[in-house]
Amino acid sequence: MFCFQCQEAAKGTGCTIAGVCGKKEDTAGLQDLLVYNLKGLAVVAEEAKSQNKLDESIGLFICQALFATITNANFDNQRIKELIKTTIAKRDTLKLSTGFNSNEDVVNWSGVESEYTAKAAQVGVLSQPNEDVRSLRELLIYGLKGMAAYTDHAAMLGFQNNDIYEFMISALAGTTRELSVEEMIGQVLKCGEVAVTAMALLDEANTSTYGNPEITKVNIGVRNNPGILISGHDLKDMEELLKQTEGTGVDVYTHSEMLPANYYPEFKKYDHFVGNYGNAWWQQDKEFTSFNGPILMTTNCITPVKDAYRDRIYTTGMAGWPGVTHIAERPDGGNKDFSEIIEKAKSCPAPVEIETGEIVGGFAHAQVMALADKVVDAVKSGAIKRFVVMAGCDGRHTSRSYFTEVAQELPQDAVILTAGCAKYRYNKLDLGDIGGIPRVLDAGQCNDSYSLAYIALKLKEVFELDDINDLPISYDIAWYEQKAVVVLLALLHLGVKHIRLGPTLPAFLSPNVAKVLVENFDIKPIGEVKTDVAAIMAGK
Ligand code: SF4
Ligand code: SF3
Repeated sequence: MFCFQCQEAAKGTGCTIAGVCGKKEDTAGLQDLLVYNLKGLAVVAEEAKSQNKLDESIGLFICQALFATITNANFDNQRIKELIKTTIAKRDTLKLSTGFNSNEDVVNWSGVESEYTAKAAQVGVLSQPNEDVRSLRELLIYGLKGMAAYTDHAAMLGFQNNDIYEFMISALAGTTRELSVEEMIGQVLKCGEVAVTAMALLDEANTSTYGNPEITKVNIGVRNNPGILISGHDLKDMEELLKQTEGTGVDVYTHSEMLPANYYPEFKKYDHFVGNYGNAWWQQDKEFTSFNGPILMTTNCITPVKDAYRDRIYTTGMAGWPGVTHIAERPDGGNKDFSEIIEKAKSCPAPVEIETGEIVGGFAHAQVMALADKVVDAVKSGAIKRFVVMAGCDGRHTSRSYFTEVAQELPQDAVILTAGCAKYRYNKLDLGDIGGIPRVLDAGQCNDSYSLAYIALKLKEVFELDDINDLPISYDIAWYEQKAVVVLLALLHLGVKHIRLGPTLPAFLSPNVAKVLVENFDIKPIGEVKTDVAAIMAGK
């Protein structure tokens, strides 16, 4: 196997024996084969589009299948095999309806299950010998994977945009062709542009369905009732779980990236929605054990399932773990059925309290704009000298303590803007406030980085600046998986420069591709805490 799509790629170059994430060689091969076949489906879908024979279902299917290959989303070989078969079937149906004909293997391969392993070995990342082509193609594919996840969440709430699907199809199809370096870089940057559209669509889906996030104190302690812990990013699952648990005597808690559900008015009205339990994804083995009750994983990040909670963890949507009960898709016009999880919860003891107190969040764009006058005054008076965007992902590496230390080291007149599970490195520190504005403003999930971009663009308007980089905002981004990749591409599209990225630069950037990013965008790796903080405060 060879996989280097996430920040924890072994030795900073790639996982070759087994994934640091727990992905085994066979699963890695199946995911490579799935991506290969999705490229073939995309090539035929492009033809269908040119003949006006393409409907949205193909775009959504491609999103969901790509989503299944995101780091820590789906480790279930059987599900990946089914996705491969469906991809080939959909491709062949489109070939028939369009009369598409080509000798290329990527649009013709129709192996049976017993041939999957051998084929996977031929089509993986390293099958492209040129390291710069490989780097640019994979950078694009990882951006598409992140976009796919956000687009799927929006679709679950009934929000779809054909332009996003069409870009994804043409970009994926493009990875099968010999494009020039300039064309490939163009596709990567276009991915950032479409990512802004995808995140805006998801923002619209979330806020028009559940209201605008508002300043909220989230309880991090527990009550005495049995509970269900819900993790991941899918708010539709959150809604249905809250509705189905109402009046059952079972409480609901969020974990990791589901924390921001606590900020939405539509969810706050449920008395049995208690708060958040635990931290970022990588501590789940301990936290799921002490939680005692069932856990519902709606998306990434799943870590290898431990015996202590194997019989009470469930997956849904594109998430999967072999042997773990998977809650089926909702039927058309209907809801998912979480009754099995609720029954399980009733037989479980209440969670063990692991901490007490509250954390404050809910600073998505509408809430920040409601405070705009206060924020602008604080900037004008010099009470706020700098905003530091520290959004992104958390991860296991001890080097990520850098982000905690930066939060502590930043002077009292700096405000941290955050989104994503990166926040767990500093959201429980007492960093105080500036005239009532907390020094850590949490916009929400990683996709709510859109809010941070929106806020930056609004401030640019208010301060009548021509260049987003003239704002008193610095970027110190933590990344782990492919959603952070697409968020990064979105920031580049918006013209943001001088981004610090850590804890390490992506293994999939070849030296030449890294050079392009450095020369054009001044992207840099994080350095030493004190030096970085001094540079950040100096606007460098
Ligand atoms: Fe390794 Fe990350 Fe790939 Fe998992 S997703 S196999 S940790 S590079
Ligand atoms: Fe975290 Fe997995 Fe990326 Fe949505 S839950 S940010 S790592």
